[in-house]
Amino acid sequence: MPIGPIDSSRTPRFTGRDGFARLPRLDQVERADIVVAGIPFDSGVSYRPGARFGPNHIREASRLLRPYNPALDVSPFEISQVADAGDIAVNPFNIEEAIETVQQAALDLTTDGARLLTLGGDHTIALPLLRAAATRHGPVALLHFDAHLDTWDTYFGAEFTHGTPFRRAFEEGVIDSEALSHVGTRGPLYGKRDLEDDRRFGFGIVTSSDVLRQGVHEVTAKLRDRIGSRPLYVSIDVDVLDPAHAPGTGTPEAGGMTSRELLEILRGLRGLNLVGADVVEVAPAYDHAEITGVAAAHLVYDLVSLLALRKHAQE
Ligand SMILES: [Mn+2]
Repeated sequence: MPIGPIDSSRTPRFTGRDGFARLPRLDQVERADIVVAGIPFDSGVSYRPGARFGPNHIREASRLLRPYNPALDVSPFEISQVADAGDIAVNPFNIEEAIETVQQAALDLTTDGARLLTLGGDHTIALPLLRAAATRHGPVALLHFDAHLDTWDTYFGAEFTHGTPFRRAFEEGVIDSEALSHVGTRGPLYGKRDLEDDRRFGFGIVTSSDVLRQGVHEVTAKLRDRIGSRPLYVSIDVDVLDPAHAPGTGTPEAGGMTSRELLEILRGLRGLNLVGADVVEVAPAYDHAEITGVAAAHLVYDLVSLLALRKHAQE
């Protein structure tokens, strides 16, 4: 019988400092099926810093989540043991070392088959998380929600930044070139070359305008076709949402998706072989009224629900 979250009808939701959705800590359970972990790292950002404070901001905003998810008709914490592993302590002054630390921690947290869902942190962390996912499952299909491509080569000569993780992942062969998609892309680029490079790596692009014009259901059906039965990793940069829905982030771009559209696409992934996910780039210093934190908490909740449903279906 899984240990569930703290009962908010007995202990008010605004007391204490708890794990994501008031779930138990990993050291309070025998083993977990789904592990939520924070990565308070933002040394790879190119503009506004502050995503190192993202994990606890998302946890704080997750207090209002309730145990039953009607959109997916599942009580994820009842059918799976979900636990919060706390934060992975990474070196803020050495990006290469931080990447190694994240990769090792991701492997350690998944040795017994647990699925890992991480709270960022900036997007640099997607590279070591994809490396770990590929170690466990082979090269993974990638669904990347982001205003930006994040397939640039270098910034100021630096290879490992929050704008480059997916080019590195392609070069290292940890993602499956047959099944790579960006969703929610928009905003100005450095040049046409950015798109040519990106296409060469195998990415398909669904822009935020495509979501508007084609609608969520058509877009989701196309994404599902591309992914098929492959192991799937979902990486969500919260800046995929319009700044109206997520002001608290480092590189905002106008014209983004609504949180309703994004949640609807995620729910449409039900039944796919989801093996891991991250929600990154939440920078609370630029947030107002917890708008970004609440959006991120709900995204994580639906990802946890998908992981729980997947595990349940396999049993
Ligand atoms: Mn990004």
